[in-house]
Amino acid sequence: MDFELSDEQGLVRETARAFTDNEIVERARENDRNEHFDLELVAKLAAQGYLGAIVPREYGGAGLDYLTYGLIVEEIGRGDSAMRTVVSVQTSLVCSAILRWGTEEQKQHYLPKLCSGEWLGCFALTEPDTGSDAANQRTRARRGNGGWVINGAKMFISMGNHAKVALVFAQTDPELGHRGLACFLVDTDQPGFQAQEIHHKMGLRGSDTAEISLDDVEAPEDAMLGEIGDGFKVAMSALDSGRYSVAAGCVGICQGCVDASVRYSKERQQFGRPIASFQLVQAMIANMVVETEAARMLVWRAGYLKDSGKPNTTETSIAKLYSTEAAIRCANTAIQVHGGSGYVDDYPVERYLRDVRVTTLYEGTSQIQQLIIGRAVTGINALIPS
Ligand code: COS
Repeated sequence: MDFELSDEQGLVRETARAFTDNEIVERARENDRNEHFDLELVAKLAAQGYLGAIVPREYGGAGLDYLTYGLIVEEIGRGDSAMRTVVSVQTSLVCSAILRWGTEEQKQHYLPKLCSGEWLGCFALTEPDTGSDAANQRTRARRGNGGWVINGAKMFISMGNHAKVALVFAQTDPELGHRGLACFLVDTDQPGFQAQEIHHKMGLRGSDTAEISLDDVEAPEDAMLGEIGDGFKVAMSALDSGRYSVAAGCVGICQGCVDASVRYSKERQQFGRPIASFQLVQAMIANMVVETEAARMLVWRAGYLKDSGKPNTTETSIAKLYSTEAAIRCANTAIQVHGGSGYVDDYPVERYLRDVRVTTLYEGTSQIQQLIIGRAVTGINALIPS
């Protein structure tokens, strides 16, 4: 076993760390306060090569391995989960799906524009009535106009208001269940595609979230990703990458909580001493450190498996489940270390808590991860009560 990062990985991490500190951290609070989706910062992320980092160079990506991608995502997640969401959605949900399932023409058409940030993409799986039961899509695709016509509604779609291309999952034949699903690369610049901003979120306020309606939206024959019936597998394989990215971002939140708490506890004086000198404060910090390190190791293992081409769905669920729950605990504890100061946004910790809360919900709830893990180790499917 080798826990050492390569020189290149170390360099990429240092660069991402500096970029986060110099560009992201200082804007995070204002963007959160103003519910501002910072497209200027998105362009900077793209210029750094952080959109589509795992995409091979021939398609405009940085050609990095998953472990290195995870290091970047961790740093950005430490700075601002709203920007981390941009990286995760664009890279893991959209680019990785096109890379894995796309034809050569589709890859050449979409990937360079997505990696350069010229286009944003979104992943339209969730619907008003379809969350955990992802196979049960109400959105319908029927043949027409020499291609497909799509009708339905999507909910809580990150970047849905700004995406040029949407991966839309739709049912082609309800009789077939998940084997009737298809995924379409939908051009959002058409009249039937309507996106509306969702406001008043608990966190991720600097992130763009949409509800989408699809009213006779057209997708030509060559807009299908994979074949008819591959839609569910496209979604699940993209989520294998997306859950990894969420987990890595949560390691960043854990680390941010440790950094902020160490800094604050050494400055803050009570009873004539820095509060860092009190054992109960050190206990809180030590617990955060242990959770951060454990989460990071689980993410690195999932990344290693992905880079080795080995099955990793269960290990990715383990990393996602642990990292997201650990990040909630760390953010909560970090506020405790900060006392009243942690309750206002002079410090990042209250935003960490608000931002991290969604991570045990999206890309599969903690309960879905537990059921995936439970099924893998017992061989018994407890997902659907019989
Ligand atoms: N990669 C590729 N294919 C996969 C896969 C993966 N990671 N996981 C499952 N599949 C395939 C299976 O091989 C199976 O294929 P066949 O039809 O050829 O047999 C098919 O998909 C169905 O798989 P499975 O039986 O595991 O599906 P279930 O219906 O039992 O479970 C869960 C599906 C609940 C795990 C799934 O619906 C899920 O993850 N739900 C949460 C959805 C989610 O994360 N939503 C968030 C939206 S994005 S913010």
